Amino acid sequence: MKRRAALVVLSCAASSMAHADFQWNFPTPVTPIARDTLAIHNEFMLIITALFVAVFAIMIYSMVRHRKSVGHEPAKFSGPTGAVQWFWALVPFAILLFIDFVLMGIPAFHAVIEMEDTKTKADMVVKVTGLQWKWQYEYPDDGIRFMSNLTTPPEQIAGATAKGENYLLEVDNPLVLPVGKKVRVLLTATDVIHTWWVPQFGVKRDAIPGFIRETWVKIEEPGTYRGQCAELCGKGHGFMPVVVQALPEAEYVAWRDAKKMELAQAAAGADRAWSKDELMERGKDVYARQCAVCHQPEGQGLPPAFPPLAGSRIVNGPLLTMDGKPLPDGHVDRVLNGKDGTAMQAFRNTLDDVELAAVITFERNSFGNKQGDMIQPAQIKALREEAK
Ligand code: HEC
Ligand SMILES: [Cu+2]
Repeated sequence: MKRRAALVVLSCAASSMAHADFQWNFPTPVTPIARDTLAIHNEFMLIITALFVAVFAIMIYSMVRHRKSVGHEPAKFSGPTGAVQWFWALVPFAILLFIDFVLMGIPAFHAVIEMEDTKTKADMVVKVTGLQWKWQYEYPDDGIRFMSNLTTPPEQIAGATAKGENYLLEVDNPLVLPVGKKVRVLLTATDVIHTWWVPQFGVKRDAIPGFIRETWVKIEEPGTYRGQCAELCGKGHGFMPVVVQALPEAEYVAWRDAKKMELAQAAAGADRAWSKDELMERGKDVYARQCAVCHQPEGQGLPPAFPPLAGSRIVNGPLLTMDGKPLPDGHVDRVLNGKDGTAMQAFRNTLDDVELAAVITFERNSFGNKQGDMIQPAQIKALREEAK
């Protein structure tokens, strides 16, 4: 019997060693907050273990020592009988008070204050927005804004092919941050509550629609750090990982400048005339990454939650009204502005002009829809500016 138990323990240990280094302990901390919380955890574990051993030792000793079979007679008294008893009641109380307020209280207090101090000496700000089911990252000082979408192939999720190394923990555009800088992270959401969580940062904070909440990170080691949305936020909850890439300062600056350039080029792209083929090709890609989770790859939807776009009255309706405005509740309006109170969010702030024009054109000419028309990025840009 004993032998079998030992075997079970051994084989568990062996198989988990094959898994991750995190199997027995917390992930290696890489920020001050994470280091602090781990240190507190370890300290508390020691204190708790010592208390546990002491209390149980006294209890077991007393039970064995004073057992009836050796003829022990219980004492007969009721109520406090004198100074000695007061002493034995108050001393443990004082010891616990000291442990709670001094040994545990001071480090815990210190850590909480540190966690909440998002502003002192912050070097930069990023804004994180949670939406069903992806993250948007913004660098307000640099005018950078992009979406971060899951890249795990659908075949892996369906179980048709083997799972990759970073299954459901991989994205197209990670949040890129410099090492050694204090980054103030502002959090919000557009639809439901999401939670931005990176275990190695020791940071897990709700992103709530209509509120700005904040936290901070100061990453000490370059590397790629992975986490997940930690709030049950709907059907795609498991499909919105958080991936942060921490780069040394110089590399970060290079990345930032390249990204700015890329976004400027994309904005310039909105001013030229696009061919329908170009829009269709681009739209197919946008659709797969932004819309297919709900409306499904073939546009068939998942009724009743998500309507089909194939044969949809809205998609097959007119593009614009006679005077060039988006038809109320029409295709352009729905994609730009979403529909309040439903999972169909407004895409006007999360997609650029080219992406919007491309995905709308794509939907009108795919899944058996044959409108034959198209909308130019420049038209979207004009509509957007009018609405401002
Ligand atoms: C999170 C899920 C979700 C995502 C992602 C999503 N939609 Fe929707 N969409 C909906 C829902 C739900 C409706 C129905 C809203 C309603 O009740 O009228 C809808 C409606 C629509 C409609 C109107 C269809 C009709 O016949 O009512 C269009 C057009 C549309 N979406 C386009 C898009 C485009 C383009 C994208 C990607 C850029 C997209 N949607 C992404 C959930 C989603
Ligand atoms: Cu979420």
